[in-house]
Amino acid sequence: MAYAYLFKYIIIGDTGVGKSCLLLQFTDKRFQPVHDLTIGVEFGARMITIDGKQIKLQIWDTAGQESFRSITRSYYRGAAGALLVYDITRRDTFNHLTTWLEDARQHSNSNMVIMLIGNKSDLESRREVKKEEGEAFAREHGLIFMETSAKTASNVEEAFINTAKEIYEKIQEGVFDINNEVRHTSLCFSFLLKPLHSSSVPVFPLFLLSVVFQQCVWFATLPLS
Ligand SMILES: Nc1nc2c(ncn2[C@@H]2O[C@H](COP(=O)(O)OP(=O)(O)O)[C@@H](O)[C@H]2O)c(=O)[nH]1
Ligand SMILES: [Mg+2]
Repeated sequence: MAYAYLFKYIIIGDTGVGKSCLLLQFTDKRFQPVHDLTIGVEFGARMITIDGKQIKLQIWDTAGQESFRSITRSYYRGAAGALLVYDITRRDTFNHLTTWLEDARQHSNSNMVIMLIGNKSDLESRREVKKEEGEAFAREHGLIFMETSAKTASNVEEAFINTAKEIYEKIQEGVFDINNEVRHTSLCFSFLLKPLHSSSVPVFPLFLLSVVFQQCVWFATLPLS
C-alpha cells in the first residue's frame, strides 16, 4: 500500500512495563496477558492517516534487551519517535526514566519526538506513581505525556497517533530532515516488516542481517545527502 511517509518508532523502558503489549494492542487490537520474553527485536507496522496523508508507522520493540541496557545506536538510528514507558504500579520503573532519557538523547537525533507513557492505568488500586508526577516529569524534560492501558486499550491509539502528529508538524516546520531520517529507514526495512508477535520465528538473525544491510544502504546513499 502506498504511503506518503514512513516513521520509525522505538519503544523503550524497563522490562515488564508493557512495551510489547502496547505494540500488540496498537497493531493487532488485542491483549495477550503472558507475553514471551523474546531476545532480539520485534517489529510491528500499521498505517495511519494524518492530515489526509497515509503514514506508515514502523515500530521496533526491544524485546528483552532492555535489561542489559545494550541498546545501541543502530536501534535508535532513524527513529523519528520514541515511546518511553513506565509502569504506574512500579515506582522503580518511574525512577529509571532519567537513565532511559539520557540514553535516548545520546543515541538519537535531537529532534526525535519522545512520548512518555505511564502504562497499566487500569490497575488504579495498585498505583504507585501519581498522574501529576508523570505530567511534571514530562513538562520538565519537554516530552508529551499520556497514561495508557494496553489491557483495556485506553489511550493506546492516541499515544501512537499523537506522537505521529507531533513528528508530522516538525516535518511541516522543516525541523526534520526527511531525506536523512524518514526516507532512509523506508529503504532499509520495508522488506522485513511483518508483525512477528504471534509466531516463534527467531528474529535475532534477521535483525543482525538487517543491521548489516542497513549499514550497506546507509553508506551507499551517503553521496546523495
Ligand atoms: N493490567 C495490565 N497489565 C499489563 C498491561 N500492559 C502489560 N501488562 C502485563 O505486564 C506484563 C509485562 O508486559 P510486557 O508487554 O511483556 O512488558 P515488556 O517487558 O515491557 O515488553 C505482562 O504480564 C502483561 O500482561 C496493562 O496495561 N495493564
Ligand atoms: Mg517486551
